[in-house]
Amino acid sequence: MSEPWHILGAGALGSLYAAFLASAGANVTIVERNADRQDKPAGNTAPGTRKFSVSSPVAELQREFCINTSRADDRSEIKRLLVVTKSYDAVAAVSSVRHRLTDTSDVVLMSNGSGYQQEVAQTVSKPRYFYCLSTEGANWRCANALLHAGSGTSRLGSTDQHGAPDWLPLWQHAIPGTRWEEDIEGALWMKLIINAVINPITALAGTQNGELNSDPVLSAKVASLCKELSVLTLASAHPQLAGTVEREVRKVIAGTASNRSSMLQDIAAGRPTEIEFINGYISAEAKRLGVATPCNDALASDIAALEAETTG
Ligand code: KPL
Repeated sequence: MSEPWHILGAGALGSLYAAFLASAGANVTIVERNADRQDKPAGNTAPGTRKFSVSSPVAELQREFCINTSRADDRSEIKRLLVVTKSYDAVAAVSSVRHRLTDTSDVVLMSNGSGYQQEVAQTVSKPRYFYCLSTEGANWRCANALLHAGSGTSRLGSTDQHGAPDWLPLWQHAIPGTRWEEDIEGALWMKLIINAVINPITALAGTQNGELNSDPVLSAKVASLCKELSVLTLASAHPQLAGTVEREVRKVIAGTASNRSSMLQDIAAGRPTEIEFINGYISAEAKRLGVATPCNDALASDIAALEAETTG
């Protein structure tokens, strides 16, 4: 029987992963809560299924998908759960299916930002937790038409000394560029930095990611922020990563050049952003470590102000 996977948070990225896993033969179900309806592209399909097309020049995929849905308050057990909600919603999302999780369930947390992971694991402690760091770019071109707009990597790991899970081969087959990461804490830190640079700058400028490398003014902003975050990294638990900050950020910008960052998509749609879990988390860490991060802090407050305007 094909491997069952449930997806919580089927926005653009969650739907892309649902499509990847379904293409590889997994039995995928999208879990629906009332709160998820805002993620759902308009004009949808019959109850019990979600239909969308995926166009991926990167993975050479152009296909229609019809994925089963189930309600969070169903009673059937969830063996494997991928969570791709917004970071501020992850605790509520996982809590909504806690009655379906057991101590043999595996949960993969894939939201942007930091700080929410510990809260989720403390709130719902039964399952084994894994982390996935994705630098894939995806957005809805129009209702039910998903564009895989940028190739990236998916790094999986665990902070609880679990070895690689038995479903890793399926992921490696299904999702291009998936690898097991021994130093997932270091990788989480670097992903946090990548989002702290790309997301607020693109959201404020209203540009695709690629312009952060090609536009001289935006590129200079990236350079100053990377310098500041390298100094912070040197004082963090991951000093060995300090010299690679700008290179890693530029690489993701190039790989997702035609993508609109999730923060830009949130601002454009009048939704709350993940700023508190990204640049806000960095400001708090910087304060704790006694490092000044004025560029990061200014971005955090500029986005908070913009968000207050756009969410009304
Ligand atoms: O994670 C992303 C996001 O937009 O949130 C990146 C990797 C920056 C892709 O746009």
